[in-house]
Amino acid sequence: MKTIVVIPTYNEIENIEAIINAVLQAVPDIHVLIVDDNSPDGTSQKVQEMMADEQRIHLITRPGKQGLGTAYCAGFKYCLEQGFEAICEMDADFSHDPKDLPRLIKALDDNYDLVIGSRYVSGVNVVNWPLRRLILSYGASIYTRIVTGLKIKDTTGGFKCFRASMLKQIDLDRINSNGYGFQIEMNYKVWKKGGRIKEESIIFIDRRSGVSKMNKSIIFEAIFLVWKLRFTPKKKL
Ligand SMILES: Nc1nc2c(ncn2[C@@H]2O[C@H](COP(=O)(O)OP(=O)(O)OP(=O)(O)O)[C@@H](O)[C@H]2O)c(=O)[nH]1
Ligand SMILES: [Mg+2]
Repeated sequence: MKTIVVIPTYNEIENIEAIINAVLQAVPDIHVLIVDDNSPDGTSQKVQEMMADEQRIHLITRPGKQGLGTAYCAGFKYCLEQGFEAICEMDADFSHDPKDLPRLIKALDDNYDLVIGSRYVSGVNVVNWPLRRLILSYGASIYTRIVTGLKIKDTTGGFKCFRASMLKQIDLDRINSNGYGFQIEMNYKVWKKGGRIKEESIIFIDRRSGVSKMNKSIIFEAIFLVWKLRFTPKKKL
C-alpha cells in the first residue's frame, strides 16, 4: 500500500528533524506530511531544508495556529488527493515510536479499515505521565465507551492508520472537534460506517522535549462531543 504519515506540528523545532528521519528509516518507501501552523520557532523552514534532498517529505504550512483537528483534516485531504492508500497520523514529540509503524501498517493491510496504536489494550502502557494525566486519558476512554457504545480501549490516542477508502467515506468538512475530541469523533464515525477497527498495543512515552499544547478547553470539548455524537442520526455523520 502507498503509505504516508501525517504529523501536525506547532513549535517542534527540537523534534522535527529527528522524527522525520526516524519515520523514513522505519518504513521503506513511506512518505511524511508535516502540517505546520507557521510555527514561530521555524519548524516549517527546517522541513523545507530537508525537502531539498528527500522527495518523500511533504509540507503544508498554514498561516497561523488553527488547532489539531483542522490540521489533520487538511493533511488527510492532501493525502487522498495524492492517491495514498494508507494514511497514518502521529505526534512529532516521540511519544509515538516510529518503530511501531510497520506493525500498524501490517495490521491495516490484513484487512482492517482503522488500526489504533493503543496504550490500554494490554494493561496501561504509558511511561512518564503524571498520574492526573493518565487518569484523565483513561477516564476519557471509559466515559466515551459508556456514552457512545464504542468498544475501543484507547479512544483518544493520536497514533493510528486509516485505509484511504474508509477515510473517503467521512465528510472531513463536518469534523469540527480539535484535541482528544477529534480522535474520538474519527473513531466513532469509522465504527458507525461499519469500518473494521483493530487496536495494536503500543508503549506511549511522554514528550521528551519541547512544550505541551494541552489545555482545558480540549477536555470540555470532548465531554460534550460524545453526547452530540450519540444523538447524531447515522446519515448525518
Ligand atoms: N499544526 C498544528 N499542530 C499542532 C497544534 N497543536 C498541537 N500540534 C501538534 O500536535 C501533536 C500533538 O500535540 P502535543 O502538544 O504533543 O499534545 P499532547 O501529546 O496531548 O500533549 P504533550 O505531549 O504533553 O505536549 C504535536 O506534534 C504538536 O506539535 C496546532 O494547533 N496545529
Ligand atoms: Mg505529545
